[in-house]
Amino acid sequence: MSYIKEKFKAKADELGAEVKDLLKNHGTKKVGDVTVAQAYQGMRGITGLVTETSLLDANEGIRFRGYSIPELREHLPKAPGGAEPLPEGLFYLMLIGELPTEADVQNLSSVLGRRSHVPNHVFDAINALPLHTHPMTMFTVAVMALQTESVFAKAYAEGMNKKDYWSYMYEDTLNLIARLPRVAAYIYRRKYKNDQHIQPDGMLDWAANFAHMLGYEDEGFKELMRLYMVIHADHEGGNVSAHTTHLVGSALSDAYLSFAAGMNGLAGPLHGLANQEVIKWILDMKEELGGGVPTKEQIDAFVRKTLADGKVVPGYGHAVLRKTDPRFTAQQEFAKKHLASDELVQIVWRVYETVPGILGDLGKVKNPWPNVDAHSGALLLHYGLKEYEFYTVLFGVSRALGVLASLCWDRALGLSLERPKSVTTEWMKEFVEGKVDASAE
Ligand code: HAX
Repeated sequence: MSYIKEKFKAKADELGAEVKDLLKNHGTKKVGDVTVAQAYQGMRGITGLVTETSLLDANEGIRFRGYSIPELREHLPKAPGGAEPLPEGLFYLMLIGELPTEADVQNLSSVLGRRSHVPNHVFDAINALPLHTHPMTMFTVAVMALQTESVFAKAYAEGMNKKDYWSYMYEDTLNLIARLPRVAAYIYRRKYKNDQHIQPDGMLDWAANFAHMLGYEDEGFKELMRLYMVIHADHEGGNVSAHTTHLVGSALSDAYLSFAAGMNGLAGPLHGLANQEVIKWILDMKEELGGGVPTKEQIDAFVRKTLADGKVVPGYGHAVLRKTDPRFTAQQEFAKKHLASDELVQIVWRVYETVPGILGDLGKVKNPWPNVDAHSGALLLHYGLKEYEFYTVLFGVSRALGVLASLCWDRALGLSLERPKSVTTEWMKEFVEGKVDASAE
């Protein structure tokens, strides 16, 4: 067993004992109540899940095992000559709960490199789809095709002991994370670059190799990929992609099945697809106004038109956050350092000066501030990655780090099949009239 796997097992045994204790001594203690509105309106604010890898604070933003994004950028190991954290390090942190050393990160980089082989039938499955297929559809199809490689599914079919679930989930997790950049890059090159594929470079770290396979050799783009893969990796457990992965995994579906399910959620425009919607919206605005950086008055008018047309302003708002997303701020800092004069970046910043006031004045929007998706497109476009339908695939590759680390924990802690209670509106009406007793259900 590798030393990282052994370390994970030791941590899991330790936490497993604490959870057992917690359940034995406090299992009946309430962590909250559920209102009728919460049952209808997306279960906001209900504490009903446990996710070890990260925790979201409405005002401060995300913390990964206690570390904020600025702290990660400071403390996680970097590539030689680089300034941005290596995503392998974040994966280690989420999995083990401790900051990795340089050696841990190098070890993970080479383990992922060794496991990155993608069988040909996966490429055949992608090739079988028409070219106009959305890249996120290609991505989930490819992940499903990769499921043939699940060691968890194979071991389960052969009759595995439940004590070993975590071990096979761990293997699937590393294999899948190792393979995703190759799969995603293949989709990109097939759809947008005439099927001209680029072989992996085993000397590069995970994110830089991904950039290389996509066809981007600029050091700035590689740094952007490292940062991008870190900040999109995890956002506690309740968001659609994380929750779906966890839910499907709770049926003992393997990592491939669970992750593909999560990716179908990420592909929704209110979640990960918002990153393509943002850039589409900005490019539409630019075109309508005849090019250049629009004035605040012009942006104001375009935002109001978007709202009047019954659409949301993409990249703004959040179900939990109530301040500017620190993932937006991290990208803004990157842009200030590397591409401050870029025209699209200037527009993103001017939109930031304009939109929160308008959304705030509507009175109903709980968070008028930008989220992670408001900035990323402008950075990618700067380096030439203009095919915005592909942006959510980049998000998906990154999200694998968090949701798959969480799946390892789910199996190590033996978390149960997820199955909340649902009721009908008829039941709700009888409940509010005092005719049924919720505690009896
Ligand atoms: N533009 C216009 N209206 C918005 C809005 C926005 N950016 N954000 C919220 N609202 C509206 C809602 O549509 C809702 O209107 P109705 O009552 O008429 O239905 C009202 O304000 C209250 O919504 P909320 O409670 O503030 O927000 P929710 O928790 O329901 O939804 C969303 C959160 C992120 C889905 C929402 O803010 C939104 O649609 N934003 C735009 C899409 C987007 O950027 N999504 C990415 C989110 C981050 C993420 O997951 N990235 O992957």
